[in-house]
Amino acid sequence: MSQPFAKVHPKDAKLALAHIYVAMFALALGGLAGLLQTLVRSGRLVLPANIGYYQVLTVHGVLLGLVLTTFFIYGFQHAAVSRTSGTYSDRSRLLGWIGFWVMLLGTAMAAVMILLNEATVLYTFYAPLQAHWIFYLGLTFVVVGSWVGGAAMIAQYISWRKKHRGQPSPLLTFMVVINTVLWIVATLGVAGTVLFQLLPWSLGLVDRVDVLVSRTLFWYFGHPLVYFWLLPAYMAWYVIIPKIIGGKIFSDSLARLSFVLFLLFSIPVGFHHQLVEPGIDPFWKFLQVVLTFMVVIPSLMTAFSLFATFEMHGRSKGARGLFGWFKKLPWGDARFSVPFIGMVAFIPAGAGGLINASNQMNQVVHNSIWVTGHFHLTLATSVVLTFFAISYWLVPHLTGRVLTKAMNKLAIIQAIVWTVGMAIMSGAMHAAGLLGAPRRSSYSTYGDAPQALDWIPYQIAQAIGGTILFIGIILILYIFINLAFFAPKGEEEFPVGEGAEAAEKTPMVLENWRIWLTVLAALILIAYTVPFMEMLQNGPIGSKGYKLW
Ligand code: HAS
Repeated sequence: MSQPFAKVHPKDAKLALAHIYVAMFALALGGLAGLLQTLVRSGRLVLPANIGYYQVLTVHGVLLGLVLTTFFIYGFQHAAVSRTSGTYSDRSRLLGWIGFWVMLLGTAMAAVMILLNEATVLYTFYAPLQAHWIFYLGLTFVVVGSWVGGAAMIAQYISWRKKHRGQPSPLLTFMVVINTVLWIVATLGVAGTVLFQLLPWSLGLVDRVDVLVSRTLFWYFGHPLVYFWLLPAYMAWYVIIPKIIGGKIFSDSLARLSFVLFLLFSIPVGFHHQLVEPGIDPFWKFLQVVLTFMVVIPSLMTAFSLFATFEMHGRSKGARGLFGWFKKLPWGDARFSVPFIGMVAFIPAGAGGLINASNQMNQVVHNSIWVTGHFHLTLATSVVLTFFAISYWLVPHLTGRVLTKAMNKLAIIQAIVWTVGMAIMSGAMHAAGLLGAPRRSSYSTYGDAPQALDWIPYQIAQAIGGTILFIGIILILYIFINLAFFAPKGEEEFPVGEGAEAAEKTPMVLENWRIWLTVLAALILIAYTVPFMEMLQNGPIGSKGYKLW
């Protein structure tokens, strides 16, 4: 794999950094809201000025689940494309900036409405919860802005391919393009429900919405959303980590194939979030459960590939036996050890996902706080720890500074604090969920239930874990501010791994978009057309004067 562009151009660095600053601001506010809501939930705190549990929960979910992730991912992806496919053209950079400002405007509109308690609708904003129309318009801006920013990355990829006909594109750029296409196709669903249902409804133009249709459109988007979060972490695991440990990427082709499989199978699976909902024929739920198990395969391929990379590297350093490679890894380097913790966490996290997806077991865990535990392990541990680790080299690379030994040490301490806090909090959530504790309910709403007494120790554990996590947030913000503004000037590497010499040549079919986009469209049509038509025919749309189209 050729690496002609060792450094991100300062103008592209500015674009990437702008996104990362917003992400870190969201982390600070969203983290504080997280601490508050876990204390309120456990009955330990009553907030002043009538600020309610659901309002802080909305702030927490929207800022961390939607704003932190989207802005961080876009910042990382812009930098990754510029680093591996070359400095942005003026047109691409302009698109990147337009996308950024439109997303920021939309975020500000949504945030103001949430803070005014006019959009206390949680991060999933399901009907029949209704928000102010400015909130929905803000969300539309975020989505449209992300399409414009995504167009910048795709334009760079197209231009690279035109200049290098017949060659596979740089792996990192290819991965970014897959994730961006995944995002664009997925957000069509959320744009559909917001523009055609929620916005007209909040403006009073129609007096009702079909809740099942809106939830279906949301989950058409919602599941690929989780892979949109995961894939940048996988980019780091596949491409960055091998370079940091001094090894090679096990197989460029396998990495590309797993990303193609994510694109194909992450979208037609939204029904696995709706398994207990009426109005969807069990056959279609079953079909999407099968497709959900298909999307597990690229994660298993990733696990295989990572073990192979570690083992190859270990053996090249003289390691022997089944686990000899373990000792050869650079444990003192936060750029490696922090995401490694994320990988280890992803083993139980993924197992929890398989439980959720298993039709019958879903009946036990659905709408219990187990699900909250699941996404605090997947998103808030595996993915977020990897994002933190990316920022340890990316931020100084972009600001022209270096990760000092002291900050490296603090980064490892941060990861330990995070792991302890999350193990306590997420572990307690999983356990309480199995005892039937509901998600999204505060102590004041279920405190009188006879079972609530059984949940109390777990609620306290969650509050303890949440408090430790808040210390973790203070630490990461301290490190970030240091790396952005105060660390010594210098050159920090943007590490990009190379393929192993013995690996097969990458087949060009993996970049044949005509094939993959056709298969993707076919899978979506197969999984959704009939059940969606049934919803439209059997649901309330069309009655009472409300027309969707
Ligand atoms: Fe999930 C609900 C199924 C992965 C996030 N999920 C959620 C929600 C969120 C979320 C936010 O089927 C809640 C939504 C809401 O608000 O209602 N999830 C799955 C499945 C997977 C999965 C099958 N989820 C994720 C990821 C997320 C995420 C990733 C965020 C980033 N999830 C569900 C289902 C529900 C659900 C149902 C609905 C539940 C309900 O009823 O509401 C799979 O993709 C997981 C596959 C993962 C693996 C693990 C591979 C391991 C690797 C690590 C290798 C480690 C190494 C280090 C090499 C098979 C790659 C080893 C070193 C050593 C020393 C050991």
